[in-house]
Amino acid sequence: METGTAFGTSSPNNVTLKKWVEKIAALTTPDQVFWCDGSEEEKAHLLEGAVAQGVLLKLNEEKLPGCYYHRSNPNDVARVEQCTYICTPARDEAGPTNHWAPPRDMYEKLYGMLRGGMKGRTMYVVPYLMGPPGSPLTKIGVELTDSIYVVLNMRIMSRMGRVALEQLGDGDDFNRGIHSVLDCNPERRFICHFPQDNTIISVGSGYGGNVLLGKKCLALRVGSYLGRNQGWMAEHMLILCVESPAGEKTYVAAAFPSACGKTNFAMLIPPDQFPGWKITTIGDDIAWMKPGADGRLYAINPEAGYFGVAPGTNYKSNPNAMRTIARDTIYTNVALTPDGDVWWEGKDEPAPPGTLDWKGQLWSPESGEKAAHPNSRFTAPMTNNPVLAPEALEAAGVPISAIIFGGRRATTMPLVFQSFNWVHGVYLGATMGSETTAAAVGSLGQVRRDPMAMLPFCGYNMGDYFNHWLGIRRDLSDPPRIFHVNWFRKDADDEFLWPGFGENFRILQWVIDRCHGRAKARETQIGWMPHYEEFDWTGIDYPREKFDECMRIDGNEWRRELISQTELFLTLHDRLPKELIFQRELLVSRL
Ligand code: SAT
Ligand code: MN
Repeated sequence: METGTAFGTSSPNNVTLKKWVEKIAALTTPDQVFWCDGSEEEKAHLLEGAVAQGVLLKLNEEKLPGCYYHRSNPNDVARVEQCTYICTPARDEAGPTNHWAPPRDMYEKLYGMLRGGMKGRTMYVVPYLMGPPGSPLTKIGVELTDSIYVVLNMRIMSRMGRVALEQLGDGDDFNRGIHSVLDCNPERRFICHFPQDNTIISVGSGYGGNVLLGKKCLALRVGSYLGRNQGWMAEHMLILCVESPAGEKTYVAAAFPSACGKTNFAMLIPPDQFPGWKITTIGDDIAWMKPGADGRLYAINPEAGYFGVAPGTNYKSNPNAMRTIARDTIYTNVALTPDGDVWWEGKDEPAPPGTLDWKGQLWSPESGEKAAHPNSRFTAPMTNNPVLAPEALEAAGVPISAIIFGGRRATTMPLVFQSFNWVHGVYLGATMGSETTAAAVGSLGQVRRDPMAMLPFCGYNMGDYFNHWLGIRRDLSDPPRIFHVNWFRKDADDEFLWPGFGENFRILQWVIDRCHGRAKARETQIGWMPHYEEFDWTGIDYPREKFDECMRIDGNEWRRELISQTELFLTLHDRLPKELIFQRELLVSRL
């Protein structure tokens, strides 16, 4: 395999890596093994192959240069939490919120399924970095996959190829990922994590978070486990920078569940009334954070691209995302127009006649069906983002001043409030709730507890995870301030009380002013809250009554909220930190 200059034939000298690749190739028996180097020539070669195989369709080069279209199997359109396992020797290590299996049994079962599973196919070796090259937080992974779609997506979402092999050298500290689509059968779909072995095995799916193993599997599930042992945090958070007209930069991390607007918030454009203010993006989904020598919490974005939700994205809601996805982007499960353009519900213009839906059927608005799947996605390089923060490419990371937690809540949760202190802030994160979305298979719109937006992504016992959050405080002399927001509260007529999108900048401004000791707040039962007067309302007609409604603390709603929080606490009772139980008691007595 070492001779010649054909694509994919040049393997590195790392003996551990080569032996492992040989072992998995012997098990899965692919027709060939393809070593990815991440080069432009290789990208062109892979794209050509993907088009020839019908995996990708080239989109209109004039309208969408370098863009491609993909339809997944209709049975395979979202993460599958019921098939996602944390495999640790003891069930307790995975905890009651994760599906668990003993590693030995699961390896046996998965190796059994993988035996001969890549016959007739190519096994791609995808070395990648999560994090900027050279950062102390960066991790190396190698994903073996029989999906060319996965390779092309990993190429966007991570630093892929030679750069990763160079950082690995002859070391053996890398995440081992094995992925095979097999026959894409939902009955034989497993996404399994072996945190103690730094290993991930995913079979039976070809979609997003199930198969781009650097993303949810390594950067969150295995990452959170490694972070706990190594003194850092892997979080489901966007990272943004707020820059004032005077050039003051404040870095904010925010945790919202999947499909709740992280990408929009990370690319927000301040309203016209705030000239000179600028938001730049460090990351839109994942933050790795570690206390620095100066006692502040430093964050990097381990990813190199955005795997964002397409529906609802338009030039009004997120112009920066629209520009980001205008070239070199892979679209998955959106609708396809007759002139080779893409379409989804909530795009700026109506769909032209002859549009095909995400399943490839002729579509019309009268059909009553969605043209794009609600969880249809774009995969775009972050360097396309017109407001990319230069810091996103730097190894040092950025010091976080504020952490924001938020969910999608029609009731109960006010627009914004601040925690009394770090422990209370951890309580706010731990008790977060949100309505379920199309990002995961299952029912929609039910409020479920989603601590720190990490319920589907925490690679160990959630009680221990809360403890880790509390413990990190010891290494921070200047901890981030913690806030809670809810952009999604509705009135009695089911209308949103807050306009959201760019207007969220007003809330963000109060948040950063609080961090810098510049904004006032009043103490309430649930935390520090702003007065109406605290905001600059120029350019928006937002009456005080509406604000009051959006900020209202309703006794009955909070009683229900406490009962629902108690259910989570009962589930986690044996490892739940006492501090959080005390916080709950204090809240009950204040209410
Ligand atoms: O499919 S992903 O898990 O990558 C996206 C998400 O649900 O956040
Ligand atoms: Mn996410």
